[in-house]
Amino acid sequence: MTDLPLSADLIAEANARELAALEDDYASLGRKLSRTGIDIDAIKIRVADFSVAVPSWGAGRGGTRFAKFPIAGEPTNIHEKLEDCAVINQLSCVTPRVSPHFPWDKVSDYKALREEAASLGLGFDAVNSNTFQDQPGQAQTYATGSLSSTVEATRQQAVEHNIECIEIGRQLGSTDLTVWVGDGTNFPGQQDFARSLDRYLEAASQVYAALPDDWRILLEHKMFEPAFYSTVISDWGSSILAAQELGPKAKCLVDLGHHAPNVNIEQIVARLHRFGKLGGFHFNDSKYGDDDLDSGSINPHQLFLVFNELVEAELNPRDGFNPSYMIDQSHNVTDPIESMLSSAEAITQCYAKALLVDREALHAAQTSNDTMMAFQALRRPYNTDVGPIVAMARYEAGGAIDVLGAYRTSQWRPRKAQERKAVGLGAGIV
Ligand code: PSV
Ligand code: MN
Repeated sequence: MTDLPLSADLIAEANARELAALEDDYASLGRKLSRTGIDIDAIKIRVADFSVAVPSWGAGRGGTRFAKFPIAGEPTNIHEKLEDCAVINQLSCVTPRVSPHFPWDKVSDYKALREEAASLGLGFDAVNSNTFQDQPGQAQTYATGSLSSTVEATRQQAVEHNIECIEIGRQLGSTDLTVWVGDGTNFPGQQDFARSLDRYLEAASQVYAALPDDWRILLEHKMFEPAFYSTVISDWGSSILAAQELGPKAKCLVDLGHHAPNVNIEQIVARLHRFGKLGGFHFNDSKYGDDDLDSGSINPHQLFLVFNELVEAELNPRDGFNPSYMIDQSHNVTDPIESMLSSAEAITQCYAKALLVDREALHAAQTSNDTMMAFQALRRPYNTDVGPIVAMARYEAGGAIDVLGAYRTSQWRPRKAQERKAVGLGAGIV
């Protein structure tokens, strides 16, 4: 029995104001696409199948390392976060799963939490472990590393935490454990590059050994931060080597913000897929580093090119291509629900554009070295406004045509500001 947070009448009334215009735009786009042999309804069906998870921590105002500026009505615990995630899914119909982070989302009864989520129309995605931060009462510190620590007891504690996350995830219905470690150094000579990787691999193999048969461990690489000179799993190269050494259940996870500026991330996607190791994606955008800005807000073209590779991978699966897609953003100056609605829209639109690529024409142009026509095969769909396809898929699934308009009309945040306790000040998350 689901008990969704917004009233169905509110969404229906908002849609009634938008429907005629949407139908008009959809019909017009349909005629345009049919001139190049594309059936808009077939694209819409594939778009309706697409989904992306939202991070539990993204429901709050993350802040930066410097400060956090909370807003009234922000969620302060996993129950309120689930409610907000349910609002996002109810309006967008594209975010049916939440990715939890432990110990941030710790509760005493995970069976009850799973039921609570289900009653809000949600399931759980990958569980994320946290060995980049000390917790009150913790025996060992992660100040100088976790899975790669020089201290055996610290590595053991990090291994046990990851195994605990698997156990929690089993109760929640997850099948992926995402591991990002902040391990690394700030000074040349601080640690031995080879030995720290050896320690990481040995500890990670203990976590790997605890994975149930149908589970995967997703290794998330990151070039820098909080370590600024070197990190243990710094790039896709280290990630794929580690995943290959660990075994078939280990895959790589690409977070868009975890690369040097201007790195060709779409090529990384293709490389990881070529070796059957692309397991997951964290969507966000950035201008300078791991900015965690809203997906598609800075470089929507890159997002499209990434999806072009993901669709190519979908069509040519290797090793059961089944990536776990998630938004991983920090919302510092917006209402997090609005940011995730807008990001989910940007992500889905890029997916829809990638579906429009005439792959036969693209491959033919590539084979005959017709550079300009190969480029145009990507340019044409990139320049197409696919908004009506995404909005129609959403409308037909019961969502809102204008997600932000309906959200504002719902007065969700001001209402929650009356009910929820205020969030404390402080520094943000990484
Ligand atoms: C690290 O920067 C990261 O991208 C990882 O996915 C963490 O789990 C997440 O951000 C949380 O802040
Ligand atoms: Mn991430």
